[in-house]
Amino acid sequence: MKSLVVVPTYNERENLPRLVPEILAVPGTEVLVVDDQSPDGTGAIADALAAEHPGRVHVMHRTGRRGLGVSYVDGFTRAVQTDADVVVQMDADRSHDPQHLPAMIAAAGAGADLVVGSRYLHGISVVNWPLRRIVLSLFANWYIRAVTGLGVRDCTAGYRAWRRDALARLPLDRIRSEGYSFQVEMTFLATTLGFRVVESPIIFIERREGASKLSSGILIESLLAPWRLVFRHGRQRSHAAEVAEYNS
Ligand SMILES: Nc1nc2c(ncn2[C@@H]2O[C@H](COP(=O)(O)OP(=O)(O)O)[C@@H](O)[C@H]2O)c(=O)[nH]1
Ligand SMILES: [Mg+2]
Repeated sequence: MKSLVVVPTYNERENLPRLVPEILAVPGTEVLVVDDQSPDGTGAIADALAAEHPGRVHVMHRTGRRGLGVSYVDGFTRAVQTDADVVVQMDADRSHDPQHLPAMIAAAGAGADLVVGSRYLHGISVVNWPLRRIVLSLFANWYIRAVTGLGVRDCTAGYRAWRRDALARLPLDRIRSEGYSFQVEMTFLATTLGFRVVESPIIFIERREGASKLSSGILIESLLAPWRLVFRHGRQRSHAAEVAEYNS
């Protein structure tokens, strides 16, 4: 099994050099860093990591409009052209622990099209978030499920594993949403295509270094995006199994 881990970066100079070796410690992994010309020099750090780990670390230096959604679209467009079996998406800020990778990759290998690394499968597994951020995230997920009918408990999760063949079937060039809505739109499109979506429990750890790029514009977009999806594709009636339940 080969996995390509796509890591979007914007000002992650403290985090990336720590994260990459932890990912590479998982057998069969390669990393694709998608950097948006970070002013703090993350792009050059990524190039140094690529030189240190030839063939296992790749770097895309984006130009043009900056954003998490467009970075994932570019990274995935390249990822689906590789021979990786599984494409993983992971934040660079060390919120997403690579120790969860083997279970997520195994679930994709066992036939799930999309494996969502879920914070809300067994209670709330989030470390170092203030109460207001937990409440906001839980409300957002309740709202998205209510509007769209999706059964995934963590629709906004950014830690995911895709079977490459499945990811290649998504209309990546037509996705316009950013931030959390990008994750919601991808989950929604996967469901409309009848993909097998499962959730695998993770423990999310808030970043210690660097700053979050979460903005109020992105939050407002996330309130409208579910309606846009429902108007275009209709409400879904989906259920996402937990990995353990699905494997048994
Ligand atoms: N390429 C790229 N990466 C971004 C951008 N904005 C955020 N990221 C990365 O996306 C991941 C999640 O961003 P973060 O700010 O931690 O969002 P939060 O976890 O929702 O607070 C991190 O790896 C960021 O470096 C962007 O505009 N372009
Ligand atoms: Mg973060």
